[in-house]
Amino acid sequence: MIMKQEITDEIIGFTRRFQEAHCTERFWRRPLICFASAGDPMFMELKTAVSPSHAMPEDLLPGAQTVVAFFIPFDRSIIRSNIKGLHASHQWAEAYIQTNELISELGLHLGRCLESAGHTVALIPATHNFDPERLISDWSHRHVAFVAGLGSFGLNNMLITESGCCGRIGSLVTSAFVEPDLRPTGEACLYCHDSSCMMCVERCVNEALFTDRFYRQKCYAACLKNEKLFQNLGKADVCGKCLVGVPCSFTNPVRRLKINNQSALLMKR
Ligand code: B12
Ligand code: SF4
Ligand code: SF4
Repeated sequence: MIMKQEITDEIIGFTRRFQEAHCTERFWRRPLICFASAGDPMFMELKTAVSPSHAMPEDLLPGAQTVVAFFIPFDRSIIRSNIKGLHASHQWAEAYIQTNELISELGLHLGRCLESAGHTVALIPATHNFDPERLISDWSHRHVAFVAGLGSFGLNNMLITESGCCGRIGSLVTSAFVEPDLRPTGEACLYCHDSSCMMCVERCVNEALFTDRFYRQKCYAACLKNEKLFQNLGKADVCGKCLVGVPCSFTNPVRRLKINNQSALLMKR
């Protein structure tokens, strides 16, 4: 049996080695990893939440037992670099390309580890696996990561984890059985928690994000502008202005608020 800790250690170790071998600057903080049972009934709900054609783990891998989801948070310097201006920063665009590469290599590495232990694996690319008209994917990593318990959704549409929302999500399906994680209860977005924040909406650079609507085509247009700007780097269809310089950029702000409130109470006593 493959242990949860072994897979977790492989993901953290591979990310560290990849960074040391391929990157001139620090791109990532420590990855977060969660596991879902492939038979979790919540996967079926994604056919309503995302799209009727959203795949089930069993569609990707007959005999699927577990879905592994991971979040690779960006280093604070990458996040800060993207705050100013209307265009994405060079570092943000580069981190996007490097992280997609990391997720692809990491998937292959995990595949080899699991296969050498006698299991099968289905890998899914980090992005560009979406319908170009509808801008929706048949395997939404963030919804899958939500099912696995990695975080909850923010007003900016991002999955907010304990290490914030700035970073990239990957997931894979395997026939190995791993004990699933529990989903956290409660919100991680301050708007969803007590309506005390709307900073992501205020920061949107192309009138795509509102409290009650998201214009995905407008958002994509902003991403394509940056893709053109950074074409020398590869395919960097990025923006992310609504993720940076906000309370959920690198932490779960609701948890922080609760800790601060508790400390204030203790001080009063
Ligand atoms: C298509 C796509 C896009 C499209 C459409 C965006 C979109 N919101 O879907 C475009 C090109 C515009 C885009 C832009 C961006 N993207 Co994009 N994109 C994808 C892709 C390929 C599929 C997303 C998808 O199918 N969404 C399905 C739709 C229905 O979901 P949704 O619009 O997010 O809306 C849902 C949530 O808000 C959710 N929700 C809200 N509250 C709650 C509560 C509960 C309980 C539940 C279940 C759901 C829920 O409900 C909505 C409907 O289900 C994924 C990679 C992948 N394969 O998963 C990356 C991905 C979502 N993108 C990502 C990122 C980072 C970006 C950008 C910041 C660009 C950048 N890298 O600089 C912007 C952010 C735009 C924004 N604010 O939403 C990351 C998100 C990381 C994270 N922390 O969540 C992903 C996961 C890529 C990755 N591998 O990390 N993207
Ligand atoms: S910026 Fe504020 S409102 Fe927007 S997702 Fe983050 S915590 Fe929620
Ligand atoms: S990624 Fe850019 S255009 Fe899209 S919602 Fe965020 S700030 Fe607006």
